[in-house]
Parts: sequence; C-alpha cells; structure tokens
Amino acid sequence: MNAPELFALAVPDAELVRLEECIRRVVVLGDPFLDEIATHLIDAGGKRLRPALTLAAASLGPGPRDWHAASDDTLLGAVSVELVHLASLYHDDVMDEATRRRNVVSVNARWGNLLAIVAGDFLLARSAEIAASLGSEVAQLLASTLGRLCQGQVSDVRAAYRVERTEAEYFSTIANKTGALMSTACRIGAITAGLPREDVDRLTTFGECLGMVFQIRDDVLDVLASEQELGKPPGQDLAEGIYTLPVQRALGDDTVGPKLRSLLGRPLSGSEVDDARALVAGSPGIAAASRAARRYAVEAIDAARGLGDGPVPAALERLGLNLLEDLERSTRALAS
Ligand code: GRG
Repeated sequence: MNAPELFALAVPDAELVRLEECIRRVVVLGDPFLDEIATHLIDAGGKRLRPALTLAAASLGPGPRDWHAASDDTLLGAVSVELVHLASLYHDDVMDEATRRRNVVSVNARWGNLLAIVAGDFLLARSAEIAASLGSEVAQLLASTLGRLCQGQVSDVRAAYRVERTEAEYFSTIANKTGALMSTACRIGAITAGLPREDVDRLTTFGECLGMVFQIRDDVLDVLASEQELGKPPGQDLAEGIYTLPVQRALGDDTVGPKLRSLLGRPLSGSEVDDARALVAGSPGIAAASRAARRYAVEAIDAARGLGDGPVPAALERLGLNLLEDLERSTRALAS
C-alpha cells in the first residue's frame, strides 16, 4: 500500500480544496520574500493527516455520521493544527541540520537557520491568532499542545546517546512529540462541531493512540526501510543517538544486545549505522515494537468504534488498522 492509500481518510476532494485555500490565505500576507519561505513546505505537499483528522472529527456532528462540509470554525481549526505541525518541522529541521523535507530542499538548507526559525515562529503566530479567534478552549488546548511538543523535543535531545534511556521515557516522549498534536487535531474538530463531551473524549483518545502507532511505525521503519521508501536516509535516529523502542528492545536481548551496546553511545559512521540497523533488524526488537503498537492500535480502534456506525467512524477505524497492518507486514517480511 502506498502512502496516500495508507493514510487516506477519504475526506471529500471539495473539502481538501477548501483546506488548501485556507492554509495559503492565512499564511500569505503579501511580502513576497516571507510568503515564499512560509509557503515552501506547504507547496511541497505532505499528507495533511492532522487537518484531515480535524475534518473527520467535526463530521461526527448531528445527523448521519458521513462526511459533510466543515464550518468555517472547523476549517480554521484544521488550519491552525497544520500550522503548528509545519512550524515544528521548520524548527526540527534546524535542530537536525536536515537537508530535505517533503521531498524538497529543507527551509534551513535553502534560507539558513535564522530565517527557518523565524519563519517557523511566523507560522506559529498565525496559528495562535486563528486559535484565539476560535475561543479560549481551543486557544488553551493548542498552547498546551505546543508545550507538549517542546517537552517531547527536549526529552529527545536530552536522551541523545543514552543507551540507558528507559522505555517509560521513550513512550512519554513520543506521546508528547506525536500523540499530542494528533489528539488535539481530533479534539479541535470535535469542539468546533459542538460534539457531546463523551465523543470529544473518545476522539481525543483516538488521536493520541493513533499518534503512538504512527510514531512506533516510523521508528521501526527508520531501522527497516530503504532510502527510497523513506525519502531520506534510513538509520537517522541511530546516527543521532536517539534510541527508539526497537533499539531499546534489541539492547535488552541476550544475543544481540552486547554487540549493539558496544556500537552505540556515540556518533556513528555510515557503515556503523548500517551495522547497527542490521543488528536491530535481526533482533526480537522489531516484533516487540510491533506488539507495543498493536496495543495502542486496539485502543484507537475501540475509541473509533465507540463513535457509532457510518463512513467517518469506519474511516478512522480503517486508518488505525492500516497503520498496524503495514507495520506487521514489514515485521513478517523480515522474519520470512
Ligand atoms: C515550534 C511547534 C514547534 C515546536 C518546537 C521542534 C519541536 C519543538 C518539535 C518537533 C516535534 C517533531 C518533529 C515530531 C515529529 C512529528 C512527525 C511524526 C512528523 C512527520 O509527520 P508526517 O509524516 O509529515 O505527518 P507530513 O510531511 O506528511 O505532514
């Protein structure tokens, strides 16, 4: 399954067009230089998974649980979520000295770190302004989510090259880095559509658990996938000393652990990254990470089922299943 199919939520095309128009309208203020930097990654594409979650959640308002046109508030909520995500990518690429993002040159590589950071701040500012127009609950939610993103990023930086990083630390970091914004994307859709509180909470749980599955899958793919599949060199986490769940489990394995431990804990050369990837790929760490993802996927799917019958709950459930099945397929392919 390719990426668009894997992540497809079946948002109607007309809604996706409205979303794209709204993102650009909010960001383009008429200064050609700033406009170009601020729209660089928007034009480069991306899955738009988070705003799609907002639109899906809002479609669960009164009436059949099918797709319908989002209100202006929901659309702005979806845009504010995507802008926080974009800003985090601008800043993350500066921190990682990344050269590519969304299959184009990264903002920092093209315009330098200073402009990449300030342009990221600009996107955040636009997001905050929109969020404020949607009321204090949405504004507060987005601000606390931003705080969680920063907490997640700081804990990743602090964990660099620490082979003794605990699994509890790993789970809390990915919940903050990835679970938080997916959860908020769903919650903002639910709030702006005036859903009953129990559905707001179900959608929040769905987004948080989906984010966990998404990130564990990402971390497994960093070990297993090729550069062509990833669109960036594999093993980047290992190279940067970020030891994710499959690596942690491999470190705890009696057969592979000692050899892996002797490699890690310091920056690695290209061939050492390949050696470390091969050790983790040949360890029980991949299957263990896949089992952990399954637990979160089951929780996400349960939450989606609690949202009743209809195309939109079914699409949410399918998304959770797709991510899990894709991860389990990679794990099985390795074993065979
Ligand atoms: C300035 C908002 C802000 C935050 C500062 C840099 C930082 C703190 C946080 C970064 C957190 C981070 C990079 C988390 C990873 C998120 C992630 C899974 C990105 C990839 O998401 P996709 O695959 O990307 O949905 P596309 O390009 O498809 O949108």
